[in-house]
Amino acid sequence: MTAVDDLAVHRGAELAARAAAVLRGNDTGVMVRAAPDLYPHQWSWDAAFVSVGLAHLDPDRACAELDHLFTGQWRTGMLPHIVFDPDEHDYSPGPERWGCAELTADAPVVPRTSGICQPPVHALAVERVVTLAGRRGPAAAARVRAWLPGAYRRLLAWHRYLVRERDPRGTGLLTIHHGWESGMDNSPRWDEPWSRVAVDPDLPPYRRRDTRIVRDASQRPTRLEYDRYLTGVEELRRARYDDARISATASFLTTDVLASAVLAAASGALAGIARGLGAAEVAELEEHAERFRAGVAGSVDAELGLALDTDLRTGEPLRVETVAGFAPLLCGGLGTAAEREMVALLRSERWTGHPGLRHAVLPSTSPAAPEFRPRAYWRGPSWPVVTWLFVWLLERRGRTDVAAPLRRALLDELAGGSFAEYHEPLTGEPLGSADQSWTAAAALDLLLSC
Ligand code: 9WN
Repeated sequence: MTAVDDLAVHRGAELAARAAAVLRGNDTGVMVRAAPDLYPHQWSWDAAFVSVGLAHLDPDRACAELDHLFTGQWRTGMLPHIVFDPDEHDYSPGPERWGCAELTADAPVVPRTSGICQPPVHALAVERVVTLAGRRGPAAAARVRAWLPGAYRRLLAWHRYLVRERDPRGTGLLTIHHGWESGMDNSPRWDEPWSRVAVDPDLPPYRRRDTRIVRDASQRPTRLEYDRYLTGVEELRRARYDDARISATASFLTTDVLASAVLAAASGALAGIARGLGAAEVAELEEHAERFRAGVAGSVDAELGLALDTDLRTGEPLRVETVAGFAPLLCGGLGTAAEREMVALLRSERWTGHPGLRHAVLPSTSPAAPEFRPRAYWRGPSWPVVTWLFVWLLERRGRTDVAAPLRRALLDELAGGSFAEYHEPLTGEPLGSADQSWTAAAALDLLLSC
């Protein structure tokens, strides 16, 4: 090992130790807050990512994190996008605003939850927790093995909910009821459908926490955007969170290619878990994986070369160049030539090869697109967790050739050690919340898994 290698190892160890400290610092004892101040509750896909970070430190704590999320699971099988910390009252929209337990017997009374969901990365996280526990020795592996059957039943109910309620016609594409369900809140993917949502004139007043914590308002959604998001919540409340009623009445209703690709990959992971447990649902889960892979592959737009969401209220594709368009790379399903073209696009000047980028990671919107805004929430900045998801699932599919440069660039982006929620992609400046839990989890996984 040369002195330079030595230094790199030392810096990596230091960064990993800092990342571990971030996860410990955000841990309330029963859940890891998504971020120390901005997001003081447990978010669904954050918890899955966080469990992978935790698995590097303490696999039992990783399982407990997922178990806490499962306590919020609805009777329908839905995993809600937020499980609220009962001791934290200053977040909007909070449990009273969602009013789930008051409006439907499907929601748990304890804990309080929101009434929507987020991309189903959970089975992928569990697959990884099991692998990482295996590396920590037989005792840790045995404890996670003992935990696995219970987690499997929860995940199966979750996947069955999505397939049954969010793709009732078997198209292989998930429907979402709110932009927040995509996890990419005000991505320009959703500008068109939100533009048709008239703000409820009787919208109850609300006090935002985000703009008090992130003082630079340009990094967060605007007032009008927030009014529309909360109008969306009012509509879901009026439908009493009933999926069929929402499909019939909600103003915002779209497909989500990224969530669909995640479900395809996660169904493959869950089928593998089912096989290992000797469960009866292997063929069903493999069929889900196949159906959603095909749905995602079928959404690729010939002109843009990206997979597109569809506005289900107009039937029109949402023609915006966002990172979600690379969804087929997460789950496979394109033919060899089509995948080659998509990888070439990813490496091109419209994306990671853009000459202005500070690091060759994935920006949330193409820097060459008219919608690109480098500081605005989900409209241009790069999210470490998103690049990590691509690295992880590309490697899982054996595409280490595509993943390797992304992995290196992401480690460079993370080297500053602020564990920011997102970065200005042209300067690398950390933005949003510092010490975001899923960014720390990404750092731990990248540093400790190679
Ligand atoms: C609303 C917690 C969550 C992430 C989402 C991200 C953001 C919330 C917000 O933070 O959403 O749910 O206030 O903007 O968009 O992906 O899960 O980290």
